Amino acid sequence: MSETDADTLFERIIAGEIPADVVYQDDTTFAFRDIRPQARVHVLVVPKKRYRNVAELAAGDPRLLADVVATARKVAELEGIVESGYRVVFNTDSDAGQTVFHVHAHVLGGEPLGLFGT
Ligand code: D5M
Repeated sequence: MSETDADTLFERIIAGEIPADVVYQDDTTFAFRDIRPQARVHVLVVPKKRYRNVAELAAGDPRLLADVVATARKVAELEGIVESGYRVVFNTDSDAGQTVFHVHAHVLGGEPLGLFGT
């Protein structure tokens, strides 16, 4: 998948052109299950407007970043994992393994999560 294809993938999911298991959406954000889940609960939260990564989103529209974080919390509520806890991850560029350059928060939980970073 080229970076251009990856750029458009989530926009096509938001538009309903590519099927996805949608968990939640509102005016500014969209949440759907990751196709390659890394935990029992693994949902991606994206702003409907595309920014390349979380740093560009923070600089360009901090209110929209707050919306993404609020939707991550909403997803945790809907999935019943607020009490047990969950992780919110923004992979940012190559060493972090970012493959889709439409900023997305991974919401992970539903089971004990291991340490990470290696
Ligand atoms: O995360 C990109 C994530 O996007 C990765 O965990 C797989 C997921 N992915 C890729 N294609 C799809 C579709 N079609 N539906 C749902 N999820 C998908 P990154 O942080 O960029 O590595």
